[in-house]
Amino acid sequence: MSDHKEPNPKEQQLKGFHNHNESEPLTTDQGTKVTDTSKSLTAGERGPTLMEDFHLREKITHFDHERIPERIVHARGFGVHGEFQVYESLNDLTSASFLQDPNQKTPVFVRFSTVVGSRGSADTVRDVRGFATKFYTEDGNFDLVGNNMPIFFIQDAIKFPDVVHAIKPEPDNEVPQASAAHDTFWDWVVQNRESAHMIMWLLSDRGIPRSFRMMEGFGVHTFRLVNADGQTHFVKFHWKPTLGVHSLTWDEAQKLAGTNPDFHRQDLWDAINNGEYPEFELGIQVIKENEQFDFDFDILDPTKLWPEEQVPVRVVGKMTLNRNQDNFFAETEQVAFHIGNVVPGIDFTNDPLLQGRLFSYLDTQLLRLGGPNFHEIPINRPITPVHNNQRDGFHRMTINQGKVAYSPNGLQHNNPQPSSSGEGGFEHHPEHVDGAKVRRQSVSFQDHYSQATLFYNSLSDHEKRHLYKAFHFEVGNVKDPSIKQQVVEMFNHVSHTLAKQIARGVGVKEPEPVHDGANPTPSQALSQANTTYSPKTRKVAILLGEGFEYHEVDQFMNEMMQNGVHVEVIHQTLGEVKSANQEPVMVHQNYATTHPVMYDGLFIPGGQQHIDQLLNHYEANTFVKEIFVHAKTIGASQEGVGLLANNLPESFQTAPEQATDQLFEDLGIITARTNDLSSFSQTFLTALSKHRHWERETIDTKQA
Ligand code: HDE
Repeated sequence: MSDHKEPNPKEQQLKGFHNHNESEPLTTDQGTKVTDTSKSLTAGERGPTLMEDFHLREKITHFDHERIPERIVHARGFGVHGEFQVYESLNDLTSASFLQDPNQKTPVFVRFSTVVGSRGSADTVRDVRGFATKFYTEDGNFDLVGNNMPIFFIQDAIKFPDVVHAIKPEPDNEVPQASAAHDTFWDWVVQNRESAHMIMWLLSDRGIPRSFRMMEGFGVHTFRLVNADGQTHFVKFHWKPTLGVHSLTWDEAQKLAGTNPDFHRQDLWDAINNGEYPEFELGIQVIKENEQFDFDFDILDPTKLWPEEQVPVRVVGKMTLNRNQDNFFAETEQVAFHIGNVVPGIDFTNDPLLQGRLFSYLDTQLLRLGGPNFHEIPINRPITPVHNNQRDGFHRMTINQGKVAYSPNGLQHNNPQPSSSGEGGFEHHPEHVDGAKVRRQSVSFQDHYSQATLFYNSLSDHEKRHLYKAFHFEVGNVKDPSIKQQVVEMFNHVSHTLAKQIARGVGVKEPEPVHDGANPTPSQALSQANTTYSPKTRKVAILLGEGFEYHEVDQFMNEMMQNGVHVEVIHQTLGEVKSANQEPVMVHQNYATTHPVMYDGLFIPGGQQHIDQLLNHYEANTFVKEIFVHAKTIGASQEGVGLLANNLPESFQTAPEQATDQLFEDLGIITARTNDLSSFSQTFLTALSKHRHWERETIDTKQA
């Protein structure tokens, strides 16, 4: 973790643009002090406003022009600063300067985003998440503009406007917002079978992450690494979160969209402010030039991943996100990513989606940021000097001196001069290219189902259950019955079981089995169930009525805090709540200001009076039920077990007495019979670190 005593070069640069208003007189944009900013200049107290009121006109005009076009995709996002360090030199693979020295910290700015929704849409919608990283390296900016899924909907960039038009709100009524659950999208899907694999990821739990801090990132495309000797390797980039990969349940995601549409940005902002810096390890998968045809997929096809069992991920460095932005508009909104921002040592391949993206990003910034000088906006500036003959345009900041704005030139001794590759100039890999001009796709791009099946086969039971439900919702919202039937037929090529599940859920004919592909062995890396577990930074609610056991609450809170878990006390009213021995505890939330979907776990301490109160309180009972249904860890001690039992499904009440404790623990329900909670807290923490207890979903919850 960085202590921030020494600002890194990017921070130093940004500081030069900071503007603090404290203790400063209010001025116009021209620097003239103003006497009043709340009353217009009028002819008489009740008279008309005067044209000469330059302050009024400037203030309102600026306001009228405050908005810029939102991004055509990835409109809603949130940016944070950080640093990247490589673990060991990668000089065998690349000459990129920021990948050489383990002691060097490279400043980064990361923008996480959703894809489909408008700028004001909710964070927790089902969608792909953008994961774009700008590395401010000593050789210029390198942008790794990736997503939280390793593949994409299409194989050719020319289809991008079509898929985006199909998934965005329908054009006649602009409904639905931030959702794929409508006719035009699924009509597009069934016409574009290459999307099968990506649809599987989108409808899996990956589409509803618990936190930006708990999702993977992928560069998606196949890039090229080039070393100082000009040798190249094909590479895929990965970001692996040290907190593991976790998701919300669909029901939570829906409720969060209403109760806290800023859930993900708030979570990231709070974590960084608390000093709980999110960390992502950079991983690379590498394929040698001469091995590129050794696979049963085309390594240039962006609808295919490289199975980690075949091409292991080498973990090569770590990114620590350690500083929140100062100003959302100046930084998150104005940051301009471009997949074409590469540095010597990193190069492109012929992946057709990558090639198409190379056109799009510069173009979109010209519109969005109003001209060709957006690289001068502070967040976009490289930390290296910029010298060239590009001039003028809207909002030019640099004052270029001298007469010469062309090259070659004699008047300025041909400066600024190009550099050879030995001097650090970017040299494109001299790949031999030869071919007829055609609008045709390679046959090696035509298998659309094998990896979709690989993904399906790799999911755990609960992930499969969630996938079925997602299909039921998404396709169930399609109005045209023929589209629904075509979806079933399409996904019958992925898995017959899946297709039957979809058909049942959306009320169309079940298909006959098809036998047209292999049945790949599962890949461990594709299931979230196999990722790291940690209770750190999780949030636990404690429900309190008057008269609780103080000792239990105190001990539990301390144990949680020592293990990096956040605890919030919830009571009917804000202020203080008193224990049985009159000890006050500060209340963080009442039932109106919070909701069970904001927490990862729940603790109900003992104390007869407090439990009697909570038992009679509708919202407290509902709270317990929701936490149970969302498969989160629940702890209850002594009389607290009474409130818990009151809200468990009937099948729990009838569990055989001797089996009860074990059954409860396996399902993430921890109970204590004494008021010494030390071993209880440890069991609770272990359960919390599992994220959820999905087996609970298979229990009959009629009574919960
Ligand atoms: Fe993008 N994409 N994209 N995209 N993309 C944009 O650039 C585009 C694709 C991704 O936080 C736009 O500045 C085309 C894949 C991210 O500011 C635009 C194609 C991947 C972000 C654009 C793709 C991405 C964008 C919109 C098909 C994952 C947000 C605003 C070939 C590897 C960056 C902007 C941020 C943004 C075009 C496909 C990731 C229009 C033509 C595949 C994370 O230029």
